[in-house]
Amino acid sequence: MYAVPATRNAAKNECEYIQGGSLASILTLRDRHFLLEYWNEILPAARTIWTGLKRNPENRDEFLWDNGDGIQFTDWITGEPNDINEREDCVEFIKGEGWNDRECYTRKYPFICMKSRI
Ligand SMILES: [Ca+2]
Repeated sequence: MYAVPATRNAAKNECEYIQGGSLASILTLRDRHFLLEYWNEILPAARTIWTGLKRNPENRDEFLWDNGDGIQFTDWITGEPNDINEREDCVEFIKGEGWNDRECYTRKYPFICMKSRI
């Protein structure tokens, strides 16, 4: 987990080029539980992190995980994703609430990288 907040792009690059992994994907309730446990242990003060989920530029109704994982589970906050001004291409995870689509460049959050599943 990276405690230093970064834009979504910088976070993605850090995970992919430096760690050889990707921003964390959350495919099941179990993944969500595991990630939250880790989050609470390592950086309990952080309220929001970036996820590896991003809007498909070719179909704004669809989201894709950076590492190519399929969508098996979602945890959207009620009313999300709302794609304000059609600019909310990235997805943040707010602890205790869930996922929200958010502009990629205006916020900096901590983030969690993961290695590819074997
Ligand atoms: Ca939103």
